[in-house]
Formats: sequence, C-alpha cells, structure tokens
Amino acid sequence: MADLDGNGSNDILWRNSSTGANVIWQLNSTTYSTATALPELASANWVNYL
Ligand SMILES: [Ca+2]
Repeated sequence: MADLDGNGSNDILWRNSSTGANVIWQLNSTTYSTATALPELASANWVNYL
C-alpha cells in the first residue's frame, strides 16, 4: 500500500487488468473513506507496483 494523497494514511490502488480501469480507495486510518476513479489507460498491459 501507499499514501497516494499524502494525508498520512495508506490508500489502496485497485486496477482492473482487463479493462484498464483504476480506482483509489482513500483510507482514514483503517476505515474506508473515499473512492476515486482514475481515467482508464488505453492499454491493459500497464502494471503498478504499489
Ligand atoms: Ca492517503
């Protein structure tokens, strides 16, 4: 996991490898806070290492 928005709590990045869709779950401590959808990447071959 990684703190993607810099608020001090780790966030979870989800990726759908078949559609290229990306979603961030922002966590407040260990509690789900906000889901943020990111623009889809054209290629489903991208991989993240977070
Ligand atoms: Ca965060």
